[in-house]
Order: sequence, then C-alpha cells, then structure tokens
Amino acid sequence: MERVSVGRLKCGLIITGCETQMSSTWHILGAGSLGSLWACRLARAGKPLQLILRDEQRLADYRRGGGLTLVEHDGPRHYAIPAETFAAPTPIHRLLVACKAYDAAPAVARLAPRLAKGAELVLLQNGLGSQDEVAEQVPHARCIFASSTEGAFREADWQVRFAGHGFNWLGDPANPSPPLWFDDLHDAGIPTQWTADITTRLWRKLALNCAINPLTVLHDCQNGGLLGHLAEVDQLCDELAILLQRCGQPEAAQDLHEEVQRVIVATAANYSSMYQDVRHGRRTEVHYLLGHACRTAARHGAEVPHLERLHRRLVDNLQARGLRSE
Ligand code: NAD
Ligand code: KPL
Repeated sequence: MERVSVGRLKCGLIITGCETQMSSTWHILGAGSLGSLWACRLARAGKPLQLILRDEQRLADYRRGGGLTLVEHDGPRHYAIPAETFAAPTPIHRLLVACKAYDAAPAVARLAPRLAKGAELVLLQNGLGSQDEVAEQVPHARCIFASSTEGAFREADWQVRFAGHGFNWLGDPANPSPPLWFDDLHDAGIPTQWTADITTRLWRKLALNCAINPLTVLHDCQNGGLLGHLAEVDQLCDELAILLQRCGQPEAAQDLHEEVQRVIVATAANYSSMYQDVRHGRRTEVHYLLGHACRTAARHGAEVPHLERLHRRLVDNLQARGLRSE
C-alpha cells in the first residue's frame, strides 16, 4: 500500500493519508568504532540518521569536523551526519546502542524519557549481561540483541577504519519476528541475518573470547602465541563446554575445542580485542565475558575452577595496571 505523508507531529509520528507510522530515523548512541561504521553505511544508503553525543562540548567538537569519516580499502569518505545531545526533545523510535557493554545501561537510562511507545533498540554489545541491564531500564521497549564479527577501530576522533569484514546476527529472545525495518540493513550493505537463536550465538562468542582473550593478556602474546599453551586452552574449553551444557546452551558447546583452535590458528598474527584494550590502557569488558561465565557457573552450581582462577589472575593483572576490573 502506498503511503502519502501529509505531516509530522511533534511526538515524531508521521501522519499519513490512511494510517500513522513510526518515525524511521535511526538514532545512534555511541559514535565510536562500531557505531560510526553502522552510521556511515546507513547514511550512504540514504537512511535518516541522528547521532546522540554525550554533551554540548562533544557536539561542538563534532560539528567543527562536520561529520564522520569512514576509511575503507578505497580510501576515506566523509559523511555529514546530523548529531544532537541527550537533551534534544524529539522522541526516539529506533535506537542503535553502540557503547561498550559497561556503558550501555547507564546511557540508555539517560535516554529512557525520550523513548517512544513501542521503541526498538538494537544492542551491539559483545558478551552477555549488558543486554539484560539495558532491558531493565526500558521495560516497554523491544530489545534486539546483535552479535558481530565485523571489525572497526578509531584512527582519530570522528574517523573510523573498517578493519575486518564479517557478519552480524540479530535476534530477539522474546519475539521471533524480525522488525519491519530489517531490510534497511541490507539496503545499507550491512551483512546481517535474523536468527531465532541469538542467545546461543552470543554464548558461543563469549566462550571463544573466554578461552582466548584473557590468556593473551596474561601471556602477553598474539592469539597464535596460545599454540604454546594449548593444554591450558583445552582445560578452559572443557569447563566452558560443561557450563554451556549446564546453562541450557548445548549447541554453543558443540565442537568448542576444535573451533577455539581453528580461531587461534586463523587469527594467529592478531592481538585479541582484550589485549588491545589493555595495551591502550582502556577498560575491558571482562565483567560481561569471563565475569559473566563465572557468575553463571556459580548460579548453576557448575564447578569451573580453571575459569575462576583465570578470572582472579586477570582481575589482579588489570588492577596492577591501574585498570578497572569490574
Ligand atoms: P568504542 O569505545 O569505539 O565506542 C563506544 C562509544 O560510545 C565511544 O565513542 C564512547 O564515547 C561512546 N559512549 C559511551 N558512553 C556514552 C554516553 N553515555 N553517551 C554517548 N556516547 C557514549 O567501542 P566499540 O569498539 O565500537 O565497541 C562497542 C561494542 O561493540 C562493544 O561491546 C564491543 O565489544 C562490540 N564490538 C566491537 C567491535 C569492533 O570491531 N570495534 C567488533 C565486534 C563487537
Ligand atoms: O573475537 C575475538 C576477540 O579478539 O575479541 C577473537 C578473535 C575471536 C578472539 O577471541
């Protein structure tokens, strides 16, 4: 059915000739690596967008630069994407949350008063735990979880490099239907699939991260350096597989040892994301990775002594460097 737009109300609803529909603007919270990567691709496809920046100072700084720059294999491209702060009055119907896991819930809580009835949030955070923290802040919104294997990093303020092509899975544990806007992502060239088992995907990635990332920090090595510590990796995989079975994620446990070794070999020359955070003096997402695994094990009465010891060693290591460990 063709819709004829005849006006926009202050609340963001568009009045059409025959019905009302939600505003189609993508609000993006967190203009860091992944948020900027998504924003630039959506902008390139002509989707209406609005970045939400922390405060007036960041907004002024952003406006001085005039937009975001995405660097790809064929060079940099600039996108003059509009931005605002939390204080803007317009309601939000569609929000991409692209902060780190530990920032997501407090940031969404600040935005909660602006979320329209029936708002939909896409949560890009790695690990598990932050999604539930966000959902608690906005019980009436739909929270869609994402798991991404794409890679991006900030080269400078407002400039991001698309470093690794990958894939995105989106899903909603509470509702198997994809949202109406799902095709926006295909239009924008964001490789995505809707999945009914997003929780399994997030657990599988969490398990891979738990088996690899902390050891790269503790052994101060690239992922390939773990080939010299395979017995330690295997012990962790044994416990992770038991934990996944115990917490109702048997599919995420399948062939875990083999996949961990395959990833170590395939990414041998890379430094894990946690290693890079530590090297740059940034807070890690340990609370939502190994921390979440240990908390879940305790809740289910699963014995995971090697994971717990790894967690303690990692926390001590982070604290010794003056980094937050929760
Ligand atoms: P990032 O640190 O580059 O970006 C996060 C951005 O959020 C920063 O610009 C920060 O200033 C902003 N932010 C934090 N709190 C805010 C607030 N209250 N208001 C406004 N802005 C706020 O992080 P990232 O690398 O893009 O990672 C985001 C999530 O995506 C993480 O959970 C990460 O694990 C996951 N992830 C990242 C990649 C990647 O390649 N970067 C790949 C897969 C998954
Ligand atoms: O996702 C990763 C990361 O570094 O965070 C891999 C490459 C899978 C290692 O755990």
